[in-house]
Amino acid sequence: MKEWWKNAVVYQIYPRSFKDSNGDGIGDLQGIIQKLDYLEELGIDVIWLSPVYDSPNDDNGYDVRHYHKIMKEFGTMDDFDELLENVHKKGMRLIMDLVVNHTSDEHDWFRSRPDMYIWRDKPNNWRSFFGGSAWQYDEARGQYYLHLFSKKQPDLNWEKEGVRQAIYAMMRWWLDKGIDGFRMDVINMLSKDQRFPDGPAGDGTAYFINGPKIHHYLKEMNDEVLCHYDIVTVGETPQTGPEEGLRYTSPESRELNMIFTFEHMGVDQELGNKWQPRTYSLVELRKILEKWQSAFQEKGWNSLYWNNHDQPRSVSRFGDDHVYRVESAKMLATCLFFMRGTPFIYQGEELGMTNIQYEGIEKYKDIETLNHYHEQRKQGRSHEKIMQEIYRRGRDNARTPMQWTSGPNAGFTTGVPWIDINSNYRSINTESRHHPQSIFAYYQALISLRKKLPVLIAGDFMLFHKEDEEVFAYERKTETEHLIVYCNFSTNTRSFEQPDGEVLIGNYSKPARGKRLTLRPYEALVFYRQ
Ligand code: ISL
Ligand code: CA
Repeated sequence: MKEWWKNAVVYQIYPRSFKDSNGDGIGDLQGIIQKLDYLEELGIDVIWLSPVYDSPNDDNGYDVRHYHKIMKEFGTMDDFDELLENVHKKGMRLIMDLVVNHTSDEHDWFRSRPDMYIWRDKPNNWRSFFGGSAWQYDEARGQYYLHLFSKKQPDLNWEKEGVRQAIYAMMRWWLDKGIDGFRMDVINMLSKDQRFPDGPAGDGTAYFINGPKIHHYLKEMNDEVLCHYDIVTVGETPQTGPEEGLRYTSPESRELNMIFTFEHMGVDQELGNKWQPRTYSLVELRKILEKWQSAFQEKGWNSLYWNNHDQPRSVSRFGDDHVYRVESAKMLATCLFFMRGTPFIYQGEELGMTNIQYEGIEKYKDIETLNHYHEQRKQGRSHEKIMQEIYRRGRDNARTPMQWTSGPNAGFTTGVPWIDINSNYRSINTESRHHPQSIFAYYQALISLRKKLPVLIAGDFMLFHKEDEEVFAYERKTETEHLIVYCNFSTNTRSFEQPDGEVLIGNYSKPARGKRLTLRPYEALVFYRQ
């Protein structure tokens, strides 16, 4: 099918934390191969692999040292080829992470072809996303280089034809191997305003997010590479609104198929500061999602996600990770899966895995978290206060190892895991997946519904009860099908007029009795009629 990715469900693997096959405590490619049956059982269509390229792991692989080599901890290129072959044999597809805003400072280009990077005699005031200045002085050269992320992630200079051609050649190399597309890391940051002006309080985003030449670069990339293959592309685009989003994803733009928007991920924080909590209402969250749903009604296509390797676990964030963990995990999945777009599942989400709280900072591994901690300690803030921020938003929440079994190390490794396993693995793991009431079984059902009902792809999206503080309700409609989704985001029991149609799926084993529609805590119910 043309645009097969509209019907697909994607599963993101963070390889370091997925499955260790050789006991060194680090997940690897052979581990993924061992678990392909599991993914087939779940029913997903596409695997997105976070970076597996050779890397010194300053940012867990998002600092690429060699684009054509596999990170030695993860295996070899033979392992990769074996993985790809096995994925295809199962009728699934595999997309790779494409990290081309920056490389590792250990990439050969940084020494042998420094002109591929961005150099200035004097730094401006831009701050890096991981704290401190975005500029690093290089003694030998007597100049500063730009790094929007860690100082071991120098930004490539996309102004240079040679840089662009080198990246396109690298992309062709992987596509010719047979991979099925790319998730493109911070792809909307490639083009920097060449005047490099200071930003307000060091915030330079106005000068490199959706920068002056970004659409030109992506059209060129599409022309030279993407359009020659039957693939899917998803651009990661922080701080991007729907209008710009449409420019990236409208078919006539000839750029990307989908983007990851971040607007809903920012709902519980102060603007531009992920560490600063903000209370939000369901009304607000829903407004954001509706805005994107309606903006992409005619053209473009949404990605749908609650989780990834940078975000806290959704059940801890938008649900209840104690009493109603199972119900709220299923409710969140319901809410997401029936919207218009391609759903993305992050490893462990199908088990309702939760956030982590380590006591000591030394248990944490993420560079963003560690930099934040040390920066804040220097400013005199207390350990306890900073840890509270890390518990809420730290990226390691998503990076604890996959919980396969109730046995030693959750069946993730026979060795010492690179990061501590969440102690709740004894009750939260894949062993219970065959139970009909498991979260896993519920995901299986949702995935198969997505294949069956054309309304999920074609249907319009419309909200009900727009001002309700607790219940998220919407309908999807074509001329022949009608679907109504009710999701209770609260612990209160609520009642509504009974909608027409059969119950298609729900997250409680038995529907509540009565003439009216009753929604118990975190209950989700979907109605369908033709
Ligand atoms: O503002 C941010 C950081 O606090 C985020 O929106 C940031 O832009 C986003 O996390 C970018 O993420 C991607 O690129 C990073 C990498 O560390 C992440 O893991 C990756 O998903 C640098 O490559
Ligand atoms: Ca290993």
